[in-house]
Amino acid sequence: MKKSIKLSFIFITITSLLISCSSKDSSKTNSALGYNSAEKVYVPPGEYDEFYAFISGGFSGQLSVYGLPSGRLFKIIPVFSVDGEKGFGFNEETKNLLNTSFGFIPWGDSHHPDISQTDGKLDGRWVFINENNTPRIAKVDLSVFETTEIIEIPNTAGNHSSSYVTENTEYVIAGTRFSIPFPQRDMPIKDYKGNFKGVLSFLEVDPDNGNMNLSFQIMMPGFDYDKAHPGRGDSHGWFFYTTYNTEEAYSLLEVNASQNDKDFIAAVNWKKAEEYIKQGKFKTFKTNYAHNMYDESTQTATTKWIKEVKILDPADLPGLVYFLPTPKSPHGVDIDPSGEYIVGNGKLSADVTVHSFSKMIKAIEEEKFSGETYGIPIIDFEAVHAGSVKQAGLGPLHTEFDDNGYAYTSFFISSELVKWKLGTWEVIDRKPTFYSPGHLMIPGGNSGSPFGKYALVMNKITKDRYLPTGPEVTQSAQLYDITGDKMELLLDFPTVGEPHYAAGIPADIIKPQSKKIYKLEENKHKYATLSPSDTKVVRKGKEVHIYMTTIRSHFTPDNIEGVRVGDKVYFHVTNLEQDYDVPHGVAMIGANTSEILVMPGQTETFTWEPKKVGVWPFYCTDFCSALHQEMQGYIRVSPRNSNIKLSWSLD
Ligand code: RUQ
Ligand code: CUA
Repeated sequence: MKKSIKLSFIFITITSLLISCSSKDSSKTNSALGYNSAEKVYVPPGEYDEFYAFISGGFSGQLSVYGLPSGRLFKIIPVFSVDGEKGFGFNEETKNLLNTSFGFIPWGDSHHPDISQTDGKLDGRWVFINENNTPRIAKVDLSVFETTEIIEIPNTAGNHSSSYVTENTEYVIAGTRFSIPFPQRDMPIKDYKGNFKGVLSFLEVDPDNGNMNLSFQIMMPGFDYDKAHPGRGDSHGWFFYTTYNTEEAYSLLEVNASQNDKDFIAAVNWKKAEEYIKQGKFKTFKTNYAHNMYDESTQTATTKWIKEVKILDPADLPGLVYFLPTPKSPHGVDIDPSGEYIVGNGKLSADVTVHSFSKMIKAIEEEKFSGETYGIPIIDFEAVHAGSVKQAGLGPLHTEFDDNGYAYTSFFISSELVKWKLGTWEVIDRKPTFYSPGHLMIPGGNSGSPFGKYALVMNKITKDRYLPTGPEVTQSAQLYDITGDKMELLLDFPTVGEPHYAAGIPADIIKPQSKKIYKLEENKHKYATLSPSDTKVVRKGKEVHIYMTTIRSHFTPDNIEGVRVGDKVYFHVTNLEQDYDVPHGVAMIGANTSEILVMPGQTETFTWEPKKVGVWPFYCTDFCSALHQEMQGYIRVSPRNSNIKLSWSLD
């Protein structure tokens, strides 16, 4: 009785908040947004969400983990940008992950997370995500929710048509948004046509550990390759890419790349590509790119430099690539769960164009081509077109699918989510979004078995939706119930950075495999110290290495003397705890790196360069016990020329 009174109080509060926010503009939220919606997203304290949502951070470079339906934020996983909270990219163990052929790059633009699959179903082992700016693909291990691999993509600029996986995670793919000179060189921009190329990359994934390896690239004409999706079912073995700027314009693209009535969806037969590779029909090109791998046993990332890449040229290799004409500057290309429909979302079109995979195969057999470009056949539009969703809205961007034969498309210009039926192409329902949606996500969306239930729409613009925070306001995600004929807006929550795609998965697939601690006996870190009695301080020239342990609630050693101005001090900290959720952190006055947060059983290295003579404190940054405030120590820093011997105290 008591409980239900409390609950209804919460519902009334939430409801009245929603009503009062929307009262200025009644079109903002429908009045049905009441008890019912609040109940549908309410996860009582202590209970779990049904789904995980991995939402890309866009220009934050990170990946955030939310629960659905509650919209609660659980973790921000640092991927392409350094992160002060976790020491990611600052500490010795993780900084190699951010190496590239352009040097150490502390920032990235993350777009499209995609979860690994087995037999066309999400298996929840890894999330792959692309970096658009300095082209890279990362792997996040979902047993620890940490980035464990980042591979640079050569011959690419604007790694946007990435990072989707095939139905058995045979490959994760990457594609270039901007075409660039191939090979890259100093040349006049006006000679773009024919000299600039767009490269599509296929990275094979090791089924045991998820490790990536760039198997081959396909050298395509100098268009912009915007988005991609894998075939599935019968179309497994194919990958589809949208292109725009088939005009090959190099200035004022806003106008010059919108001339052609139709651009293309490129259909790439990657099984054919594998055959050509086996037959040796590739050319090997010199390159130099970074492959950064985090080793869980040494808990340290290392960089390998790769010097060669295999390239296939579709002009010489029949059957490898076909172009499917698609109106008008298509952005998203999405494949329905059966693998039959290839949905092209023309940004400048009011219709959604759908091609048929079986018609495509027939057209290829019957050679129904309307021409060719750069040696690649263009399939006749009518021969491949399955149908169009007419006047569905303005500015279609992305489409996802449920498990009942419906598709859902986001419309950027008209700010709508539109539900339509596969096969009949009729619009079933439309709901406003607030405002200007980019991607949407249905859990399991990029797989043969979507889970349905919710659509999460990610909006680029929020204007008056939240309390103002100065000129910069948040982007948002909106959750729709899609179980009925009519969709229902349930929840609206701010996101970290600008979300592009997201990937959702039932929590039950991931939860059981989530690690609680790192086992001390498996810790092979070069500087691991497995007992307080093994701690020590060692000088190597100007380097001072502190082999340190933490356990509630003290550092060993805690007081260190004999450090000099101009030294570089390495705190190699092993957290001896073997209990779930007991990290310790270390921070040192004047440190110009980040503090580090060390998980139970883990060793991490924090560096500090003392600049001033004196006695300087360090302390634990994570409130680990009632005596956390006592978890502290000092370092005595003497002048450069002093000859005070290194000494330290063990408790
Ligand atoms: S994009 S908002 Cu970077 Cu996937 Cu379409
Ligand atoms: Cu250890 Cu606070």
